[in-house]
Amino acid sequence: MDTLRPIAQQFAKTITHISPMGNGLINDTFLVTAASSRFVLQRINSKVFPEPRQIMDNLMVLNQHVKQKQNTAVKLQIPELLKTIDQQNFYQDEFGDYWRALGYIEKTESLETIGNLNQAAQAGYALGHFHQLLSDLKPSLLHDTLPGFHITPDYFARYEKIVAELPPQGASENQYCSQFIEKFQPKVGVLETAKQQGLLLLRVIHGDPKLNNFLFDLHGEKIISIIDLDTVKPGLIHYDIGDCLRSCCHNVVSNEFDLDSCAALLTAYLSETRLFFSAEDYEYLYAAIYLIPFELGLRFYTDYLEGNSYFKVTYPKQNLQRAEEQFRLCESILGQETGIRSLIEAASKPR
Ligand code: GN1
Ligand code: MG
Repeated sequence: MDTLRPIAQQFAKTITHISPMGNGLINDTFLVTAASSRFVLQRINSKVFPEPRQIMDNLMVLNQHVKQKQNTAVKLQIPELLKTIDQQNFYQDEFGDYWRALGYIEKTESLETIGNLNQAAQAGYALGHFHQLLSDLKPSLLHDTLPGFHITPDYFARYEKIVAELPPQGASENQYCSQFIEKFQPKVGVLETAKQQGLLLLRVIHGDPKLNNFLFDLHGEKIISIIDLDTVKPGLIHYDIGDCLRSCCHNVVSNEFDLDSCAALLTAYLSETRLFFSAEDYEYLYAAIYLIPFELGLRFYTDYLEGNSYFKVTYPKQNLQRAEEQFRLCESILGQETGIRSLIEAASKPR
């Protein structure tokens, strides 16, 4: 932690404590206690984000947009970008790494699994509210901080290229993954094709609204904040809906997709977004639900085949295991198509 002190001191003179925070797979995150407050210090992974400065620019645009609405009931706190003592938006260290500081939202906790249906509804409501708050922010005002993010056909093309260069994989877990990918192939373009046909529109998205990016109050009852805003950028809100559902409705023991949490989440989500949702937005909800777990599985599996250079791992086969979990979840979703489609229909009706 000693090497971090001079970096933290760029943002506040007196630092009393620094500790690692969260379990993100990309950036390095620390909680810093300074003389008068606590803040979050992050090193942005510049192997992943090609232009780290754009992340800070986007966060400023987002904060400004939400601030303007403060009178009209904003129900989510958005972390604020803190300046360095020299009034800069970030600090670049001697290795060229980018560091930024964010306000820490006190008296909150993040959850790794959903404990009850109210928590699922809270996640849906919070994501819907976030999309509603940003529905009048022009996507073109934001940089694309991570080109290619959530473009499933591009991940697929990369996977095929890697596989063509590798010797055939023998292990059975690999076979399960490669066979699942092959079977799924006809569906990889479902959202991108709808986007190209103008059926789904580019909007401002979060990019990574998985369960642990929502901060609940300490009773686990109400969501106070949405964090991890590095991938806020133009995209399809369907990527977000799929990502939120895959993380909230995933039974991590059985890898089954839980229909009750999905119904609670979607109903609450649509209570916030109904006003701007189009017929096509409804139509592609089921595709979003099966595509995003597949895509994440494909990303984990490709990274495993490439030597784990993107997602952090603590053991060599971790990304393979993560991939298999996502594919099994996707399988469970595909097996429950009728049930999911009927709950989408029920959730679509105004109450
Ligand atoms: C990465 O670092 P973290 O955990 O916030 C990834 C997401 C994945 C997630 C899976 C920029 O997010 O897309 O869903 O891991 N973020 C990026 O845990 O690739
Ligand atoms: Mg993230």
